[in-house]
Amino acid sequence: MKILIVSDTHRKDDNLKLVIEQNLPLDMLIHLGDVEGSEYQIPQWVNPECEMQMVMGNNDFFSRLDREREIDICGHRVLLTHGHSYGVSMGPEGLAEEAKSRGCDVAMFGHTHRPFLETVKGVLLVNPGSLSYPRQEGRQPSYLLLTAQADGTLDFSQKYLRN
Ligand SMILES: [Mn+2]
Repeated sequence: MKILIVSDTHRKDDNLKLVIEQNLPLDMLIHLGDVEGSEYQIPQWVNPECEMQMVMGNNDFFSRLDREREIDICGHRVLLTHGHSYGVSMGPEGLAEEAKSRGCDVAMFGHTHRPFLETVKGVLLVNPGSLSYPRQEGRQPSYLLLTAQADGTLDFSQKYLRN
């Protein structure tokens, strides 16, 4: 499966559209919050078979998206959350604990606008960064591509847009 993972686009969607175009067709698109209303448009930009997984961010005030989701990806239990409720700006430990307590071996989050890909307390924590307002050193808009195989192999690739 080819899965595009993005977050924190804040309705500034030019880079998101570009990245989608460059990676079609997708099996799944995961958006980890702060979509700000574009949740109604994004499904029109992907191939019809693409499964959409989106959760609510702290700026999605009137959103009807789920606050969090737990999904299965090739045998992995994956927590999708924006992450602000777990203090991810201060550090990843709270989110790792939460994911672990739910039996999730992977947690995907956003909110910090900084790419992150590390195993903490036995949980693989994944943050694609932001395609619209990157905050890490160098401030390159970023996203993640995940190739997931039926045998459970997860191959994450951190990507950057260069302008
Ligand atoms: Mn944000």
